[in-house]
Amino acid sequence: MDVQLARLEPISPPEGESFADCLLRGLHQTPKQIACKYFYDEAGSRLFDAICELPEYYQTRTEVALLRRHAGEIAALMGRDVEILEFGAGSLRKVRILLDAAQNPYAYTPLDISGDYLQEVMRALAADYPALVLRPVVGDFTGPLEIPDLPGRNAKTCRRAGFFPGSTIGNFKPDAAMALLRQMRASLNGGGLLIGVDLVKDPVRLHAAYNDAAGVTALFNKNLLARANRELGADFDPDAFAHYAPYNAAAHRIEMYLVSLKRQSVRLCGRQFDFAAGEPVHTEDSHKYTIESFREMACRAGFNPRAVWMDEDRLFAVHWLESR
Ligand code: AVJ
Repeated sequence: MDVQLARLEPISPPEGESFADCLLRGLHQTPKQIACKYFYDEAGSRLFDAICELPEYYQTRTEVALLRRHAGEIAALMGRDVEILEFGAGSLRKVRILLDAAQNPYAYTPLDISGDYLQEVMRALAADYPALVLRPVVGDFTGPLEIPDLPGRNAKTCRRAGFFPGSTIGNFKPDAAMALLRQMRASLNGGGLLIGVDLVKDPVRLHAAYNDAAGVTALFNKNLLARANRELGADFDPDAFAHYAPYNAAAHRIEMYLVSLKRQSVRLCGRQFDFAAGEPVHTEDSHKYTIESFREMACRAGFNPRAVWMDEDRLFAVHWLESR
């Protein structure tokens, strides 16, 4: 079998701040906060997979259905011999839909901060796509990142297409999201970007998606505390915090918090942190866009919005943006 499996390329070093740094900094701030990227340790990633299966969480199944339904059209827009660059190697399930539809795809370049995760991804893909060049890149795609052309290839012979599914863009505040799009565009060598974006909709529906009846999202949120206990020997009592996830309609975003249910103190890395009764810790924003508001942001980031697909219920959108 002629598998071309590139070595892991530490093109940009995994970024500086550790989970401990983030907690020590964020729990000293007012209001307290923890960055949402720390949800995804092994337990958290498993909880997120469970969220994606929830009846209330329409996003994943809607996006997958859109990718399946329009795979042919997407493949045509990406063109022949494409190199697919995925930002955050989250869901192999999604990129497989693209690879299966693409016309003679040349390479798959997943970018992720976890080298272990990338190894796993590569092993799983190599057997099924023997002709595909696999180029895992360990790095933080939220920072500037230059990805060299593949050996013997250039922007003409091997067009790039970015892939950023899952509405992860929603975790960034609009200014940061715009900057991130700009940065992605810079790494695409003139190629386009396929990006999944959750749509503004009925607040009741949005609220339900982040407040599921089975309580999985609450466990996912509280996993930040459980993780601090596991990894850093903190003594959080996750049951002494409430999962609170309101929809801020004026800002078009779900906001997630862990709210202290009583006055309490927690020890972490040799320090004591005090929580007042009712005090929130901000853990995530999930911004929602209309087709128009997202396209406008994409334009400001230097893209030309070229195609958009959404489901009949207008729950979720997949945009194809071309570099300008
Ligand atoms: C992975 C960021 C898209 O915002 O919907 C799911 C994460 N948080 N439930 C989202 C999440 C709570 C998710 N993203």
